[in-house]
Amino acid sequence: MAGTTQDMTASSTASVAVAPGIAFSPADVTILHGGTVTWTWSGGVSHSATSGTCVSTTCTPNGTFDSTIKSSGTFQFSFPTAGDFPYYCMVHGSMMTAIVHVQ
Ligand SMILES: [Cu+2]
Repeated sequence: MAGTTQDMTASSTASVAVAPGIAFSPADVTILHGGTVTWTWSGGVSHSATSGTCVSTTCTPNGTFDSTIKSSGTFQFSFPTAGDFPYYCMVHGSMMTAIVHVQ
């Protein structure tokens, strides 16, 4: 997009830790379109990475991606188009939100 500052640090992959704690870390990642984000669960606590947004304490999935609720393992999703993709945890709702920026 003309006039948009490009983040030259963006790459085609990003990794997000799901837990420890009630958090995605980092909560804000940037990748290039066509790239893949890998979420990795640790700590044995149940969480999900579910695309959608939270308004106050009500979160609504938008169907783009959903890891389902799990306590270990990984989930990968590839983002073919640019945009901002907010997501949240179905267990912890608005307490646990994050975003993927796709350039
Ligand atoms: Cu959670």
